[in-house]
Amino acid sequence: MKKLRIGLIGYGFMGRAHSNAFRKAPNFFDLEFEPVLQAVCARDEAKVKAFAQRWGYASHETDWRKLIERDDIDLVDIACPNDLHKDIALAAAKAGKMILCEKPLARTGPEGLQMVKAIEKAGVPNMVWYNYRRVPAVTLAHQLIEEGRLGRIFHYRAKFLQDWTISADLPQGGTGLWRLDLKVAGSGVTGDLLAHCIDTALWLNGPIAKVNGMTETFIKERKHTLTGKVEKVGIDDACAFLARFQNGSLATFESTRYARGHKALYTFEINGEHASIAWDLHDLHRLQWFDHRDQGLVRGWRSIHVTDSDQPYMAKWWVPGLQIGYEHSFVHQFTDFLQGLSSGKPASPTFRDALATQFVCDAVLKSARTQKWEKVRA
Ligand code: SOE
Repeated sequence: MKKLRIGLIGYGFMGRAHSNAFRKAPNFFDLEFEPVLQAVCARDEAKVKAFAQRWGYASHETDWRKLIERDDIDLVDIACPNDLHKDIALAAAKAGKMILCEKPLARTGPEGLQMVKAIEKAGVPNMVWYNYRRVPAVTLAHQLIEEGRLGRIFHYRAKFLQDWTISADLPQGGTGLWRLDLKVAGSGVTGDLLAHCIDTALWLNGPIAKVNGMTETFIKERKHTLTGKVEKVGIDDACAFLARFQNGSLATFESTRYARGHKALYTFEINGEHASIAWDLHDLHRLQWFDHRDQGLVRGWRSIHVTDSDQPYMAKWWVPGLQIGYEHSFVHQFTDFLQGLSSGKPASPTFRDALATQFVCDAVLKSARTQKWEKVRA
């Protein structure tokens, strides 16, 4: 096995999810590469050292520029807040490293475009961690659509609902709450949550032509953790938009962090000429399927328990009937990346694929400002 020496930047929630994937992928899948946890980087020395020990990284750094300069790093994994994605990716591309980047690719389309140009010029393998594509039930949905089983698609409906920012006492900014700080995050639920829905939608149903959106910021001011002052909140707390896909189908997308009772309710439903599909992150191992071509007597919604060995990824896990969960989507995505290195067929979404999501987000936010339909940049 060829060694692939990884340098991870950021050790939060995503640093853990990625590290877990690096460790598990070779245990469960057949790979030509052996991931080596070479270094982890973050600003707080004591914390990054503890993270390195817990997860088995051989070394640690406190300056990401130093990590990128190192000759013993083949792949840089960007798992830190959004405002650093671009600078790190540009430097890593210049140094000829492979790059993985946490979603969203960037804060805005133009920032993402700069990243895409840099990595394409450098010719380095790259991928963005839109992990939900690799939930077996979602991959199965893709397979069924690719096989033409739905026929012409009429409708796409997606939601991502949470409720963790309802309290007006919650501050913005700093570790853990940077998602509420516009300068760091780039946007609110649009870039953080709807970006997932958009990425899956583009994968399942093709490009989006135009959008019409609305946003709201329910809590207008919050104390900033870093300055200690009460500051204006710039992010969108909620966003809903209508979309027209290039294939003629109509769509609705909705996201909020103010849906009391919902923690991470990502759902989508697709209605085609022959069949419909529905999926729900809270029940992620099931795919709901309705096929009008079934015999009338038994026609109805089926709940497919996606755990059988001929269903995507499942042959490599336990035995039929035993389900897997959230963490496995990252294991699958990293596995696909490594298999893409071996086959020469890059795993998606590449930076270029993820840029398309960024352009949809930009168009949605623009439309919320102009209150008009906006075309999505191609
Ligand atoms: C936000 O709460 C968040 O953690 C997102 O940042 C992730 O991308 C999403 O998968 C779950 O929710």
